[in-house]
Amino acid sequence: MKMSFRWYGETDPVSLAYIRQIPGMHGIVSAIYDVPVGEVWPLEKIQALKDRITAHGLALEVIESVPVHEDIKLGKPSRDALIANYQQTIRNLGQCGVKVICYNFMPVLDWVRTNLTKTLPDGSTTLVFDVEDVADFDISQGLNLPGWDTSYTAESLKAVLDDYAQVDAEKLWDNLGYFLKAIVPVAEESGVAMAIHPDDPPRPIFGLPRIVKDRDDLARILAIIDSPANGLTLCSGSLGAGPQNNVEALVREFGGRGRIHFAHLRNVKLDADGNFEETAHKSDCGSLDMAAIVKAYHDVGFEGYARPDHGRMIWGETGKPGYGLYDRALGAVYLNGLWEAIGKFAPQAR
Ligand code: DNO
Repeated sequence: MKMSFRWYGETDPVSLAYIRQIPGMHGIVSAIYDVPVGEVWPLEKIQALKDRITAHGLALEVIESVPVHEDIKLGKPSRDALIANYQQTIRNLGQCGVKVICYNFMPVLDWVRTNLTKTLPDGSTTLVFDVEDVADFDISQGLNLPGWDTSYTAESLKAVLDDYAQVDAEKLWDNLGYFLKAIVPVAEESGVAMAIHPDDPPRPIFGLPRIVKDRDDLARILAIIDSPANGLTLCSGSLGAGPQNNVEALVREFGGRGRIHFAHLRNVKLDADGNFEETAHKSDCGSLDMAAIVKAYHDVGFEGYARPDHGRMIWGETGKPGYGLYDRALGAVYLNGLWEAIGKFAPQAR
């Protein structure tokens, strides 16, 4: 398991110099943020990002994310040119030594939370999802929930939502299949593994279809092209927010098949109504047994990349919601500690 840390580039308040000081840190997970979605990421920009990171003794082997243009998800005629650009971005990334590309296929919205600063009893703040708040929200009034793409205007949002009225879940599956058939062979040639991120939370939202929610969806995606280059980002917190999902079993099944390339590790506390809050990583802080999940990775011989996913804001830190330094650093050390202990004291499990 190669421990990594997400870094949002030069504007990230967390510095590479600090990330380097976290024990057991292998690399940085990042992206090119100033190229519009759908355009090719130039080789020089990728190389410059890599040089910046390697100068701090860290690797750049995982990209999160190369975003998929909405026209590809919608299956519009413009998709072929956009897919050609995506293929070229894959080639450029492979040429710079990138091994894994994380992406998602969520229509319009990426991850959704309803509050980014809920105060917990210990005084830390965290991200929460409240089912009633979402039900009360009128998406057509604009995107202003946390984590959303605020580049939409009211008009462009209405246009894309109207487009999705014609795209149900099966159509979205067709469009994902079309995309994968075009990009996976290029990823193979480029020495890169694609790793789809599950929907967060793992259910349809605002009437938009979501198709990466559970075990059967993951199996169906992998069956579209049976290649290691068609793989998964297994996000414990996203999938774990679905009561139907047993994250440990998913790791054993898909990790055992060598199809998990990137592990997102975080804990969530769920209630019976679908509400959840993000917690510290440690097993007894949330609903997920993090020790059992890490042990499952160990048992299947996982050699891919992992990152502590979102953290709470602790010790007075402010910054990008979910992506402060302190709680994620604690998470990385805790996860590396579990990994070391499992390897040293339970080798018979392999
Ligand atoms: C949220 C992240 C997601 C993830 C994308 C991957 O914090 O987990 O935004 O990066 O869905 O494409």
